[in-house]
Amino acid sequence: MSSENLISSAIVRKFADKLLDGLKLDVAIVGGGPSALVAARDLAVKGLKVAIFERKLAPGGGTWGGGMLFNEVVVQDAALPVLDDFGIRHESITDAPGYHTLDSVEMASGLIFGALQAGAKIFNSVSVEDIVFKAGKVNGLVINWTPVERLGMHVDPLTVIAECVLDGTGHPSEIIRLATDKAKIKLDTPTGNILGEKPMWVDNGEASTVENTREYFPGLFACGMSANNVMGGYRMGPVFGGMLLSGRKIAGIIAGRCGK
Ligand code: 48F
Repeated sequence: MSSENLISSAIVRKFADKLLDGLKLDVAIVGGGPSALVAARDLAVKGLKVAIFERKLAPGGGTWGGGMLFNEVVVQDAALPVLDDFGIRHESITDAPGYHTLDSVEMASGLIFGALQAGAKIFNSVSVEDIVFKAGKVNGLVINWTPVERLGMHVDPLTVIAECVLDGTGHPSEIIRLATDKAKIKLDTPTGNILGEKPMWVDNGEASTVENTREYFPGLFACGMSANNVMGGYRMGPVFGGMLLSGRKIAGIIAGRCGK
């Protein structure tokens, strides 16, 4: 076989194995932002079969750009154990006790690396366009290549079956929105619907992100800004402690559900 054939067939075979293995999961996570990456790592560490489906070529969500493209972010004391588990470095801010800065590129790449090394799979450039909804429960995802979605090509998708589906899609809560719009489900919120994100209030938003991280319908969970949008929490900008702690919290809830 020529080198050209060897290289191409190795990639196709290896990817086919990975995708086949990813078609039936304990936990299917939509979106590869910071909260989802922490959840993926923690779930994989607990022995669950977990994969992230991320629309963009590069996972990491809103981490890379820091604040207004100044590539530094801030976390609070409470989130340091999460960063330490990933080996991501941080520096305390001398005139702001309790706060720490870190390089946003190190944070994004460190979270991605940590999730993969723990055993989570990441399928990038894959968009989730629908859910599988059977017998009153969310049972999985409907996926397609992002270029197919972007070009509006009329190409049928594939499906992923999962015990639990985690919406980590950030501000728009895309998967929970799909579930309310198409499956007409009533969420576990005061109105049964998405309440919608409120404007900036850092301390309140950080606390509510973690508080709002939970199951909203049988088999359907939310973390990070998605959870905050569902429950009408405030936004908080480039402080990321709440995102990291949200990922850790939802991993504990889902693992408990799966008996781990
Ligand atoms: O928004 P995002 O970074 O998720 P997060 O964990 O973190 C929020 C913060 O980055 C920031 C903030 C904190 O201070 O306010 O915004 O809540 O990442 C969400 C990811 O989901 C992907 C999207 O490309 C992004 O990388 N995504 C969204 N919808 C889909 C999706 C979809 N339908 N299919 C696949 N990926």
